[in-house]
This record gives sequence, C-alpha cells and structure tokens, in this order.
Amino acid sequence: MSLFHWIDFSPLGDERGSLVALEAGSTVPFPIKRVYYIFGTKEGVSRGFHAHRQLQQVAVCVTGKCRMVLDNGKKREEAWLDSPTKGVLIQDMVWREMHDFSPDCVLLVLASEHYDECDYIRNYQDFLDVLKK
Ligand code: T46
Repeated sequence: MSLFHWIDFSPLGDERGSLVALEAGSTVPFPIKRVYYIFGTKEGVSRGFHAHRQLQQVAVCVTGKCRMVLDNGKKREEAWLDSPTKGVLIQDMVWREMHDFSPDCVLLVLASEHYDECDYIRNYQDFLDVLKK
C-alpha cells in the first residue's frame, strides 16, 4: 500500500472561481487543533526531515507545488503536492521531507494536535530505533 493517502477536496466552483472547504470529521479525518502554512521558501531549501510520534496531519499546496518524500522505515516514496484540491494524510511515525518548493508555494497543513516539540523525532536513526521498539 502506498504511503501517500490522498484526499480529494471537491471544489465548490461557480462563475466567480473556486472554493474548497475543509471540515473536521468529513474531509479531514480528525479534529483539527492547529493550522499552519509554509510560504516564501527560498530556492534550493528543503524542509521537514523528521517524524512525529503522535500526530496526524493533512497537507495541501493551496498554490504552487513541492515534492514530498514519505518514509516509514521500510520504504520511501515521493510525490508532488501540486493541486489545491488534493491533500495528503500523514499519519504517526512517518518520516517526511519537502523539497523543490516553487517560489509561489503555500503549503497549508492541518494538524490533529497543538504544537509540541517533544513529539518530533528529528534524527533519522532515532526514528528507526523508535520503530523497532
Ligand atoms: C511537518 C512539516 C510538514 C511552531 O512554533 N509551531 C508550529 O505549529 C510549527 C509547525 C512550527 N513551529 C516552530 C518550530 C520551529 O522553530 O517553527 C519553526 C519551524 O518548524 P520546523 O522546522 O519544524 O518546520 P518544517 O517545515 O521542517 O516542518 C513543518 C512542521 O513542523 C512539521 O510538523 O510535518 O512542516
């Protein structure tokens, strides 16, 4: 099974343009406690390089694109986030990296928990060690 669990957001379009609504419990499969977005990423910069112990997130590029790498310790996959109507669900204990941000990229992330630095595993070997336990 792919590490990329895509969620399609149905755009509510009319002659004025498009609108996407994200609702906890339907489009987003968890109660949303936090929203953040990453923008203005400098050319050649990559981000992420960590896993979370207990956090679910849905990430969507609302404009622009970036290449996301997901790794569960057994396999590593990558995909482009390049559509405002397509989000990826990232579960616990998945290593993530984001590369090749376009200059206009705005990566919106909905998270199931408040920010907690203790939830991060920022060293890849530590990540593998926690998976083995
Ligand atoms: C993730 C990927 C997709 C906060 O204070 N509150 C927050 O809610 C967040 C997300 C970050 N921060 C602080 C922590 C750092 O000092 O903002 C700084 C940058 O965070 P970080 O280096 O973790 O950013 P990324 O882009 O590497 O990772 C972020 C999220 O942190 C992470 O959960 O899954 O985006």
